[in-house]
Amino acid sequence: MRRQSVHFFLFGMFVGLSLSGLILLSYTSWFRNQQMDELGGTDIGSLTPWLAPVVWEGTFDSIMVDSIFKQQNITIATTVFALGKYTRFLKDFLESAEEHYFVGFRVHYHLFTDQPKAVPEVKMGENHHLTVRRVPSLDRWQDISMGRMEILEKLIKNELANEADYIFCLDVDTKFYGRWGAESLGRLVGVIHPWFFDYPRDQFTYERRPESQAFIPAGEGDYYYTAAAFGGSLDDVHNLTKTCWEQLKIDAANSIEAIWHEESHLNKYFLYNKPSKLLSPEYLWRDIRISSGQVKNIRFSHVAKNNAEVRPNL
Ligand code: UD2
Repeated sequence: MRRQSVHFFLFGMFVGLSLSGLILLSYTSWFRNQQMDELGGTDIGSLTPWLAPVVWEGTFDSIMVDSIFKQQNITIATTVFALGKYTRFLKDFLESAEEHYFVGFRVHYHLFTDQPKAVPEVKMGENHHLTVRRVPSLDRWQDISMGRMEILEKLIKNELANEADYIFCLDVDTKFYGRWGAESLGRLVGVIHPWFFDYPRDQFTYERRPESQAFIPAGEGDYYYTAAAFGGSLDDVHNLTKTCWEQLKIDAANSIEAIWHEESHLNKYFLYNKPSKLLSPEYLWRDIRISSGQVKNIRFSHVAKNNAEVRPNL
């Protein structure tokens, strides 16, 4: 009799625990779906496994964030390159930036071009300034894209130390559609690539040849980051650009070019130097599938372009 009641008690416990487990599981999954809904319907979430925030609409209070950074009286250096036919993207880039990018903060754009005369007149907002810097033309678009790492490394080391606190490095074939503000600031900031945010890791287009300095072995990697936008404190971005440029030079000496050029090296860098903040694909979407509905609040987007027509080579 006594034994029977013990069995009965244990059975009761088992049913009770299973039921609470089930309730907890369905609550967690409901909560996750709810969160995914609020965060634009993707499953990246709002925190990395190393506890860095992933910035989405709904994860921050813009008024509070602005007031915190305003007290620090900061300047944000912003670099953009427009060589050859890419000067055609400058008008939209600059005009839309002046509408949405760090409005109310001190911004200094450093625009690198081989044709200063082709830079359009765009009225700068209060405390926003633009400096045009001439660079030599190059015959290969890949060299223009990769060469940015060398120019950025020198710019930060030689000129920015006393004039800026943060830096963002942006592609020019882009346009702003919504607020990009102080919520994006951090020590080292990476942006999740809009084509791969919902892909499994084994489909990321990391460099897979061990001969390249950008090599990432199968089974490793956290996210696939874009090179169209990255930033952070001057020291951190200096280290990033310096490292990527050194790795690019070693590859060149070994006659190998990583699959996605400096973007492959940037992904390698972020694997071993984890960004302290990630920006969701809201901070770099793609005009080409702008209305796919996957990301609701598009702030900055890669414009559609005819590569064969705008690039100096194929
Ligand atoms: C991807 C990356 C880009 C870079 C490139 C390397 C995205 C959205 N962008 O873009 O950051 O890593 O792959 O393969 O993932 N440029 C000129 N003149 C030229 C060619 C390039 O000024 O003739 C500059 C310009 O600032 C441009 C940038 O280099 O935004 C990158 O070139 P791209 O936009 O043609 O590269 P893309 O679209 O393949």
